[in-house]
Amino acid sequence: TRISPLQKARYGYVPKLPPVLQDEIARIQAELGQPTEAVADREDLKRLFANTYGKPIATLTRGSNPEAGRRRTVGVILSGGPAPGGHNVICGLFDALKKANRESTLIGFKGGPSGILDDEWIEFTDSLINQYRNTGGFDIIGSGRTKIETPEQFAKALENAKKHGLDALVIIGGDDSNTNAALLAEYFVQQGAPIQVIGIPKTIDGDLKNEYIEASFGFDTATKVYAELIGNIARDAISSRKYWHFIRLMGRSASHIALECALQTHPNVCIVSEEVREKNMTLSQIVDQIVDAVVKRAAKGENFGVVLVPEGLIEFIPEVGALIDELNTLLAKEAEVFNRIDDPRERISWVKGKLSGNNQHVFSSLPETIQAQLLMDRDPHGNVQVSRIETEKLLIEMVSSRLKALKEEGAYKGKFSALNHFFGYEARCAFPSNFDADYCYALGFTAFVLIANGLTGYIAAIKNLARPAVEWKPMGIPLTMMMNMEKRHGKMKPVIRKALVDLEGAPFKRFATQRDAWATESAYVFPGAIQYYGPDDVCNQPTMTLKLEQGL
Ligand code: FBP
Repeated sequence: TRISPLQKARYGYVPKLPPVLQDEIARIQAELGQPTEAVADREDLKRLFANTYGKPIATLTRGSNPEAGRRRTVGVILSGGPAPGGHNVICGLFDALKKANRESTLIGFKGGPSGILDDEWIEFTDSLINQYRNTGGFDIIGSGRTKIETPEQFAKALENAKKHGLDALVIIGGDDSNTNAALLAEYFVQQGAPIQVIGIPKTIDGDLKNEYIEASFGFDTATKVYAELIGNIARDAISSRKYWHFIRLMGRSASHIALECALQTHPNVCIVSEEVREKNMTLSQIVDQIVDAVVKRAAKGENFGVVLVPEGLIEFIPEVGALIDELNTLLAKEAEVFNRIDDPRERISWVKGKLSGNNQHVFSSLPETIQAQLLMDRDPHGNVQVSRIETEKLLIEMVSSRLKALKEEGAYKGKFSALNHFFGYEARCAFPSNFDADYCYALGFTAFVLIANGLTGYIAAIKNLARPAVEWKPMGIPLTMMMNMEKRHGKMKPVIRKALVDLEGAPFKRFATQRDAWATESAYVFPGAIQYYGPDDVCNQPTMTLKLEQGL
């Protein structure tokens, strides 16, 4: 009785697999191409990944793999924020492993990467797996943000992997977790341990993508959920005609989520952080852009609207970005002194005293709440926790005071009543859309086939995602290929390059040609809730981002 009718129905959903994966595992072969190079900083990366740098791309094709049926023990870790479809990755991995050999075992490390360090684990059984097919969430084993970083942690991971006799480890995570996967793969080879490591591209943020990874899983479902909610709010706005809704959307640095939601719903304003950086816009110019829409709509008697704000915006405003950079270095360097100050106001004034010229000026110009939010703990990867900075409130405050001034000048006669929203956690554990259910199952399956072909230091990928699953092509992409060196915690580290919104790409261009009309008209589109059953154009559509990127 604890299971909803939809969950029961979804247990019966059979994810679509690309044709090559439907064959016997022993008949699927990894065809290897030419050696590859990293996107940048090749010499540094060659040195850091002496054993695993530059591997060839692997394409799964029909062939023969005599090693496929060997009995194996594979471990799996869910890492970072949840994304719809994670359970299906595990189901696909489990089904492929058992299909190759019923005696093989899959174990899950609990609570994220810390599970392998603390040796917290479970073994997956058919009955456990069956309870999680096509469901949202990461609760089957839990997730976490621990980073495997110190020599002791690497040694501990190896010790516990050996203890379980692991042949391979699959890490389901975002760019940072897959960077970790690459480092572990290298470490295991270096230590002479034949434990393969395969990554899976997860994150609702959509920023783990490149020429080969067309989309990270979870982005499809999450944007569909947000777009439903935005559509509902837009319809409320146009019905009650009295509120401006400022909606901040999750997505960390990149604006992929905000852009996809804009393409789906046609809000009056959608800020794209990457454009703000490119055009070197100030906070004040962003405010002008919103004010302009408010004033024009007020002139038509439309004192309502919808504004989308990507959660990472604050870091992309060049003047605030420079400030955050200095704060990151300062807080890393002087952590001890800083942490000894308890009073939030004192913290702010201590920081003010330490900042240089313009950064001090920008910091001082922000409201105290935002100042405090900028000083909150960094995550274990050194990132500012942008999802806790209330940029939408900052914008409401600034728009409102600008409008007041315009009113006094007689340049604006409307009413401005604004409400703020943050859509984030609502979507991360939704039932995966058919797309994510299929994609994730295929990714898990692919991961096992890569393992069965003896590969390590790869991320599972599927090509042709905007097309129906019969045209999908499963592959393995060398992790080092996607890496470069970046500053973290004040030090240069190898990391997978984050994909930001490409201002020359088709999704942004489509948006740019339409946004002026959306600003003044009420051209909202109402996507409604995700549909799991019904005609293809209702329940099997990929995101607009994918379709536009692939020219469909
Ligand atoms: P991942 O990169 O781990 O997938 O995180 C996605 C995300 O939802 C971001 O959009 C958001 O900024 C962050 O997680 C929030 O983190 P937390 O769950 O720790 O509050």
